[in-house]
Amino acid sequence: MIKLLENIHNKIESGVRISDAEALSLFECDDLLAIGELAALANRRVNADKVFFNVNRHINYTNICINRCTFCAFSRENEGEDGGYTLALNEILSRSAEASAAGATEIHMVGGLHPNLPFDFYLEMLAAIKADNPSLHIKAFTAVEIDYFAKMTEQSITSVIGQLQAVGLDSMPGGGAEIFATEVREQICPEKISGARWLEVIEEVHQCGLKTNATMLFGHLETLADRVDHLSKLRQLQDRSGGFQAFIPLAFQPDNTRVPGAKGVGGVDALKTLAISRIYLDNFRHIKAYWVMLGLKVAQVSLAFGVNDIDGTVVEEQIGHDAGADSPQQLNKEQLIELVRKSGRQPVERDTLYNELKAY
Ligand code: V47
Ligand code: SF4
Repeated sequence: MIKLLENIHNKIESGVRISDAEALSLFECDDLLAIGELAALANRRVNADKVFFNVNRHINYTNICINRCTFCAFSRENEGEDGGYTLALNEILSRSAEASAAGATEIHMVGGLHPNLPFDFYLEMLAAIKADNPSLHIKAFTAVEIDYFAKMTEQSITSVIGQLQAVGLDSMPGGGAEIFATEVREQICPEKISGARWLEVIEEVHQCGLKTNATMLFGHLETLADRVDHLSKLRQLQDRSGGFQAFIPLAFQPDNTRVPGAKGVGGVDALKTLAISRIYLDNFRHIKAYWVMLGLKVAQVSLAFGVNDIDGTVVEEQIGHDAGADSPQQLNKEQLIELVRKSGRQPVERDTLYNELKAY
């Protein structure tokens, strides 16, 4: 094991990427602190002491979804079901205006695959938000939704993206990737597009000039080899497109879900997964700890495990909280700054495209 860690240390120092077999050995290694040190070294080489955060607001316009993934406690079959909803345009606009007034630079919008909302609903939504808040960056839709719009309108991904960009889409978040392994997907999201299709859609999105993030849902039925396979496919796509900004491992929240035998993710697994992501994904500049799913304490400690981004203020989060996340609904800017400062690192407010707005 010492030899493995030494070899990886040398690779990081000389800018050589680690292999899939080495990543798997790291997942199987119990020396959490040694893995954390390696990840911190890899991170320091590109990001020095800086930890980014942004001021943002999440808006989930609908939880009605035809997919009904078994890990998802957020979705409902229709508006008549308890908790089912679709936000009216004026509600979406008032939340966007509130976000702007509170100093947000980004709104993050994703939702379920609604069986009846036409593509025009989404075009009008973006156009209206942009008209009211021209400087607000709209980061919206997962690859799963983009594929759905393309099928619904019988258009190509490029054409759908072109129309969304024309009315204000600025970038895309990284959701819907889950875990690429087919056998696991069959159990946790049988109706969702395949992992291969997710990668294909995102590659086209990158070719249209839009940046996206990438996620991995972990801690459910996947094996450690499935995690390495997921990271490997992302690293290969990033080599081709260069369109990913941040990688975000999402810790599975089990409450109210239908994944058999599902348990929550422990702190050791969460920290190890973030650290190995940093070491393996040498072509991703940013590794994000999404505090909503990790909890504030693990997210803060993760800053010593290769993480350089702590996400944002969020304001209102449903996907993780419906599944039992016990983190707060929102953090203000001062709380984010304090959380980073107390870890001995330098808090930097960024915009969605990682332009530095202010260092604290
Ligand atoms: O795609 C659903 C996940 C994702 C659960 O790109 C769950 O900046 C844990 O992608 N337990 C949506 N996760 C959230 C997301 C995201 C969040 C923050 C930042 C960014 C970004 C992206 O949430 C879904 C799915 O993978 N999810 N249910 C659950 N029970
Ligand atoms: Fe629908 Fe997304 Fe929930 Fe799956 S994770 S059921 S696609 S909202």
